[in-house]
Formats: sequence, C-alpha cells, structure tokens
Amino acid sequence: MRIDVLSIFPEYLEPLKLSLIGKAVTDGLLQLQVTDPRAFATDRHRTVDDTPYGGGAGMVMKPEPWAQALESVVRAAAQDAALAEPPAAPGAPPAGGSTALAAHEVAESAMSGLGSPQVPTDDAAARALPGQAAAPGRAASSRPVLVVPSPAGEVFTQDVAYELAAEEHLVFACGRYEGIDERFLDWARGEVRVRPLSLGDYVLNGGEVAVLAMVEAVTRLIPGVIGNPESLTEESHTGGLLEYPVYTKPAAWRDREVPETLLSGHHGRIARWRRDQQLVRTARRRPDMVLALDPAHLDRADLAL
Ligand code: 6GU
Repeated sequence: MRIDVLSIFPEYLEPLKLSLIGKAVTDGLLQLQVTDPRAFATDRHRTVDDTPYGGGAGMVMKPEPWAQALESVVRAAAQDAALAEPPAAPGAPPAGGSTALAAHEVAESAMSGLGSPQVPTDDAAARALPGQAAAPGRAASSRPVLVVPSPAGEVFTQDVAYELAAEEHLVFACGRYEGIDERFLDWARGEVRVRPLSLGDYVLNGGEVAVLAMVEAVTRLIPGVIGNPESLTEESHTGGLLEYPVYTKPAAWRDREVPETLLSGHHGRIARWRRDQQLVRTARRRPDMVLALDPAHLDRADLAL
C-alpha cells in the first residue's frame, strides 16, 4: 500500500516513522510519504491561506497548492506502478515506447477526469469492464482515495479502517484553520475518490492528529504488519462487543485476586466467562453497541445473562 499525507506541518507526522508503522515501511509493506503543499505556493511568502469570503473568524487554505500537491503524489504513484510493471513478453507488441513514456501515460490517465470513458470510477466498474481485467494475482488498479479529516466527515470506524486497508493508494489532506477552499474538494472529486472522515464528535486544531490515528488503525490491518494476526480477530469492535478484561501474573496483587475461572484451566468456562464480561462491559459502557447487535449472533447463554 502507498500512503501520502499532505500537510503544512510535516513534523506532526514524524511519529509515523516509529514502531510498527516504521517497520512496515522498512519491510516494504508500506510506502509512506509526507508532502508539504507549501512547496507548491508560488508567491514570495509561500502563502497557503487567506481570509474567508463572506467574512468570519480564521483563515481558509487556498486551493491551488493543495491541487498541485495532490496531482504530484497521484502522478508519482502512477509512475511507480508503471515502473513496477513487468517487462513485455518477447514478441509482444511494443507497449508505447520507453518505460518513462509509459509511466507518463499511466500518470496522465490516472489524473484524467471523471468523464473519461476508459477510466473506471470505482472498483466494481474496473472489474466489470471487459478486456480490462487485472492480471491474475494482481489487484485491479483503481483511483486513489483522498481522505479529508474533518469533524464534519462521516465517522471513522473499524469497518471504514478495513475498507481503507483494502486500497492501493490513500492520500490524506490535513486541513488546518477553518479548512480548505471547498473548490479543491469539488475538483478533487473528478480526480480521485474523496472521503471526508471524522474521528468523533469533538474538534481538533487540524487533521494531523486524526491522520496519525487513522493511518495506525488502517496499516495494522495490512497482512504482515502485525506479527500475530489472531490479535486482530479478538479485539474490540470486531464482533460488535468490547474486549474482556485481561490479567497476568502474579495471581494475587495488592490484595486483588485474578478471577478464579481464569486459573481453572477449563477452556469452556473461561470462554463463557470472557463472553459474559464482554456483554456486561458493553452494556454498561456502550449501550448503543448492544442495541446494534445482530440477534442472530447471540447464543442462549448470552440471553440468560
Ligand atoms: Cl478528522 N479533524 C479535525 N480537525 N477535528 C476532528 C476530527 C478530524 N475528528 C474529530 N475532530
């Protein structure tokens, strides 16, 4: 997967070099780049913001540096993809000149507008187009997803994280101040798939901290990023219930004992105890999640609780 982050405060994204995400980059599972739209500002002061039309507090980010930053990362990704293309089989018709030219052409096609008939607008269309099926073992290439972190976005959930983890190229556009000029997003919808996403119902100063959270939630779902994939299946928000409490040695600590069921060695009783803990904890802390549970996923013992 390739992830580009567009931010006028690139230092905010430094933590992405650490820990599991840093290792995923080193291991070649993830390509991660941060681009500063200020690099595309043309005036002497490299201005990226201005006062809002219609008045009001704060500043609005100017659209052009963001458009150029987006174009540059989409083009770079398409060029990388074209360079990774295996050489044509001997005897096959020439693919249109040098590799560099082919890369350029792919980049142009990736940036062409929604109206262009040869560019599918989504994955389903990409797969449905006859004669354009992806080679076996390769994901169908589709337009990048532009994630726009915003308290006005759709809520970012574990389901959204799974959807994004299946993408080839994600671009995050971190607005600051009062946001980016809406025309940037209108234009971007003709180039990429745009997805405004919010972490929850509170306001941050900008998208950078939200991007740290989203990139971590997404990249840990990429196969190979987490050492033990079983840890993905048991955790909160998969299965609709919160996680059960956990304990380790010593069995007694400051007059507190580990629940005896966990010491019993009886796998059936332990599984039941953990499930009950999940249900009680979820009912107390997140009644909204209990109401959303699929009754088909509840067993008799759940209902007896
Ligand atoms: Cl994604 N961005 C900002 N600026 N504030 C937020 C948010 C995102 N999610 C919750 N609050």
